[in-house]
Amino acid sequence: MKHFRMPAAAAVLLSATLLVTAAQPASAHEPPLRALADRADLRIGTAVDMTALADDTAYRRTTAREFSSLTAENVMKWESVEPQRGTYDWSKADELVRFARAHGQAVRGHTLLWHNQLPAWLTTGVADGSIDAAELRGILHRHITAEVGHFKGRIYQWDVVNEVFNDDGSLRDSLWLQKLGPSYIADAFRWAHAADPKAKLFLNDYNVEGVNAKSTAYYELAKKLRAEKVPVQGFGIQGHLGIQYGFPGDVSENLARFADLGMQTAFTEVDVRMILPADAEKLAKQATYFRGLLDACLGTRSCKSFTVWGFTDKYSWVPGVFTGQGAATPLDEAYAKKPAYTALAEALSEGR
Ligand code: 9MR
Repeated sequence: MKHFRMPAAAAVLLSATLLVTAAQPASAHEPPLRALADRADLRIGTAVDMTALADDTAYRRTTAREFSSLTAENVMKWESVEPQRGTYDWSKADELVRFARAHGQAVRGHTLLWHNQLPAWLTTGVADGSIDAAELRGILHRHITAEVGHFKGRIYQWDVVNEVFNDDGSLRDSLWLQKLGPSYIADAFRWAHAADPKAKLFLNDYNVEGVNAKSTAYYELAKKLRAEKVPVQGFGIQGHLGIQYGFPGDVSENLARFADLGMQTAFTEVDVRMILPADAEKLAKQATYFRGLLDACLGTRSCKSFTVWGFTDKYSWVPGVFTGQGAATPLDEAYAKKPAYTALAEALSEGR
């Protein structure tokens, strides 16, 4: 048999390819999370830090490779998009939407109405009385209309109101409640729906993974709003957990009762922190927490997306807020896969 001789150019090409391949971690050959999630008919998402996306190639590549849904960690919040009254700055948010489009990713909008990260002109005006209740309601209407309108057709899920209940199930005593009364919630949903009728509109909060006073307050609110034909279509469970607190009970039951109302559900900001330093045992426990939430999501067709609040410990918000805690994401600071990443991949592989 004639010995096959490879043309020289092809041989060079092949060895170059082999070199490149060999330089990558073996895990680069495993299917990315988004491919596995596609098969399970789920969007797998991450929050995106726009500074890291601009400056860090590994961050950018991982964002593109692993995820099918992106959430702006900060750049769609009110203080970012309207830093001066009446002057909008969509530049960073537009950049995120462009990146998502270029990589075939969907965008979750976060967030239209919150008590944090409000522009200083607004909080100051309310505090010194120069903005009264009637004007504040008009400002909120305009904000929601402008922001949802700007991104119309490009956001599949909007966090319309964020963190409006306390853990005991009472409404949070925010400036919105103080000045506008509880009807601001229904108003926000109606205004958002008018600006983009196709986007799915979500309530969103933390400490609502299981059945408890806070998640029950959301359930009762959603039931009431839907009975009144207010366009609220989704319940977003943030999923900021810590292994030192135990895994919440009744997560599947909680999802099921919102599904029974005809609503979508989503895990919107999942991370699992621990007291540092991390060790093998804590990382293994963390993996079971990520998997526990994802399994609950995969267990119901109503759960449409599962988003982690950052995928690498390099940029996580946790250590800056909870002193001595961290290691909360599926990849470590050097982008190496932790047991949590493997647990997510395994759960997705098993499908719905
Ligand atoms: O991760 C966000 C961090 O960069 C900001 O400094 C912080 C400001 O409050 O908000 C963080 O994101 C929050 C999200 O918008 C709403 N749920 C809680 C998240 C973590 O604090």
